[in-house]
Amino acid sequence: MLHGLAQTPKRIPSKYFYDARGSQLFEEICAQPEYYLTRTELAILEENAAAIASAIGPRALLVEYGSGAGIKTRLLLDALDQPVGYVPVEISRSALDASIENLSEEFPEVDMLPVSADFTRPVDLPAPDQAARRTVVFFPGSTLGNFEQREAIGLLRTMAIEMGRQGAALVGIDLQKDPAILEAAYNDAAGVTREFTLNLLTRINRELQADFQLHEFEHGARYNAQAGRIETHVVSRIDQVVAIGAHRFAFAAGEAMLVEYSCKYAPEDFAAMAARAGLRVVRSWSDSRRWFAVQMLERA
Ligand code: AVI
Repeated sequence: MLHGLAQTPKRIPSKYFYDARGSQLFEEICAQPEYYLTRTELAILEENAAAIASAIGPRALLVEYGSGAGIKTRLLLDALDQPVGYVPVEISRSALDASIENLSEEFPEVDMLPVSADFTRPVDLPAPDQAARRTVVFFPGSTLGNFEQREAIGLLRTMAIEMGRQGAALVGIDLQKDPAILEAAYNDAAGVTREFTLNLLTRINRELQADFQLHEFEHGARYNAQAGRIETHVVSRIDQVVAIGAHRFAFAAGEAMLVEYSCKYAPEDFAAMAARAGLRVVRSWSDSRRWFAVQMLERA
């Protein structure tokens, strides 16, 4: 955090959004009328569940990056032909436990093998009781878009290693579209995204003994068409100095601190990125408006 705040312009990695309150606010964002991503991806998965399951084939080991307590994981496990195991990879122990609690009741025949780890680094995957025919990495939600291109390619490479020669990955990506639609999704009328962004400051105040005055900062999310991403900033309303422990950081009026990228892809750019990670797009499922896509990747 100190390193990011010492940079010009200041920046904080978006992964710090997700304390308990941040995770709760993110769930609320997903239900906002402007935030089409979750609904659209879910509809794609629902509509194409049988096709996805048949492309994956029987006896898969499903590995999910991030905790998947949700409906998307259920949908996939339900559609798959005799999945042998489910491995959520997630840093937060509590989120991990919550994610498999209900699933183990619903899918008693699927080995639940939670791994508490940072999915951006390679992890040793646990072996299910029954041998898997292939490993499938599931990375929904366009979370890949929260990484810068270089990191995203690194993450795709990690996936390629983890899934092995016969494996596959299912990656949800948000597609480029009218900037007005994109900007509305990150500036919802109810102000939930604003609260989500500013909760980062509350978290820093609490965990790092800082004194951000929340009313002196604003949320700002704009689409950078050239870079193809929503850039979210915390903007200082006034000239001010913020203390974090023994450190002091000056903010000028109007100064914007970068807190998140949400990349929006053109399908061909995503395919080129995957290729740089040694992967190729073998199938792609989208909605009728072409707003979101679920891409299936295999080793090139
Ligand atoms: C988790 N991630 C894909 C979300 C996104 O759309 O970039 C996080 C988010 N930030 C603001 N709204 C939602």
